[in-house]
Amino acid sequence: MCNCNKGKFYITTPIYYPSGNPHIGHCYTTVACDSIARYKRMQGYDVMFLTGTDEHGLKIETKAAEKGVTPQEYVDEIVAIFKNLWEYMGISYDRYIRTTDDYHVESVQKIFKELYDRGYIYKGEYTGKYCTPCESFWTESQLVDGKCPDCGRDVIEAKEEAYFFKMSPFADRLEKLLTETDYLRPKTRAVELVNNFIKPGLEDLCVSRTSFTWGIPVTFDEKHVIYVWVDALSNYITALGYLNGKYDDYDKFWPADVHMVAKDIMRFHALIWPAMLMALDLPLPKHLAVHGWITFNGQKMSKSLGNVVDPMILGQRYGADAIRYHIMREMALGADSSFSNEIMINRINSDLANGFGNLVSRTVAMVIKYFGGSLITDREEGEFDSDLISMIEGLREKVDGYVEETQLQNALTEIFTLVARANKYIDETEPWVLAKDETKKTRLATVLYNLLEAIRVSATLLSAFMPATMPKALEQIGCTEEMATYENAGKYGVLPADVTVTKGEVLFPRIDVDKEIEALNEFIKNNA
Ligand code: ME8
Repeated sequence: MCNCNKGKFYITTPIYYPSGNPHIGHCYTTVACDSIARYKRMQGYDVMFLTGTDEHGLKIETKAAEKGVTPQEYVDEIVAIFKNLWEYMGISYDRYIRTTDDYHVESVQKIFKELYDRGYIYKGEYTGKYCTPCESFWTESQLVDGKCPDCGRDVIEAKEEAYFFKMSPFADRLEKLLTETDYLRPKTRAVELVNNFIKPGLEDLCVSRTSFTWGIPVTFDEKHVIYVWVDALSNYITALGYLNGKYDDYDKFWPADVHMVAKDIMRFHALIWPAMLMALDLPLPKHLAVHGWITFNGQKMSKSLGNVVDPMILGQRYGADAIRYHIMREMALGADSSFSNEIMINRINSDLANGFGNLVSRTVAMVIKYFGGSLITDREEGEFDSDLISMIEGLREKVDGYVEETQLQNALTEIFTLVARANKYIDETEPWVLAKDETKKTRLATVLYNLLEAIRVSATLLSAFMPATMPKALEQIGCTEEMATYENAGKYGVLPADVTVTKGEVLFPRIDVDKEIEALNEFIKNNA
């Protein structure tokens, strides 16, 4: 940990619906935010990392009724599953917000009232497709073959009294935010938002309903509950204590540095959330990082297709860090990423078992075999050294840049370029040949020291991404916690010249591809 305080850093995941168990998609955003939070802490920032669950709405009410439990009981059970997964995956969130928490409810009611008093919320009429038996409103796009997506029966055109949030006053400022600032990442997505939503005229947003009760009541009109987005989006400020007495972190942490979401909810975060903040006269978040979908073999993951990837199952088989690595390494910011068990296993084998794991185990084994575990302190430079050393010295700056831009795939690619370079350095320098010649002992020690330094820098930077395994790698190469700092990750020559290594457990065991594919296919079949 660095003592130099670089200021604050506030990062958020979406708050997920606890209407079903978390899957690999939820895991991706949470792991990505966790890695950035850990990296920023390592850099010396005072970090607030927020995640949570979005627990109100008709869907939860219906699911709870089907199960014969109260909505609160229903969400409590699923929230426990989310929290358990996050613990297993090493998610270091600082705060977990549940929209059913009293302090959030209190703040949302005040925010709604404030928007109403300022004239941005007004009462009107909501028109939509209504399924009478299900007592549910649906939008045209939610209908399946023109019928209710839940029960398949006919729907009727119906009206309901509702409150609306005025979007039009913010159109110009929103367009500027998207096209003239670097709020949106990747910025290329601004075009679709401007063309599809701003140019045709922003529609006012329905923000209350009277047709269900599992929600936050409007204080001045109790038959209305506040409808999803005002409740959900506000979490980013209520979790800091905005308009509630629970926390006192709003002044310190707002505005957020990064909100990370997938493209499904980009519109809400790129248009509605900034508009709400503008209406409240609050500062806007600095960046919205939008990633693509994880699909399963190119198909959308869905319960009915039986292709929902359970990160817990994968973590238990291959280790949480291997899963963390794989999903971050596969997803380029802004693009979709097709998940396949085969690609995952091959990547774990090639990058983690053969690439990183092998580099550590070979290097440690050679220090033990040729020097009894502790290097001699004499050095002799040779061919190939300068190339490796300049990569060691330059890595941190490159990774910093990518983390700053939320391009985690590139950050990992960069680190693994050094890992590959170090493995190649072994082939080039042939330590086993040097070991045969007593006069080459100093050269051999130099080669091994350089390898240990490459591992130290890679493992220190990787510890933000794979927090369970990297401390073990560092321990094996004789790097203490004091040495494994961010400052040192930008330097060559940190390990003591007479460093002592210790053989440890295999960091990433090699996976038997065929056997595992079969086991996973079997698992999917049984759970479909
Ligand atoms: O939308 N690929 O909750 P949600 C990648 N409650 N990411 C995925 C994914 C996939 N296949 N599936 C889910 C909601 N995600 C609202 C949010 S925020 C104020 C309210 C991730 O449970 C991704 O981050 O449907 C996506 O944006 C989010 O889960 C949607 O979660």
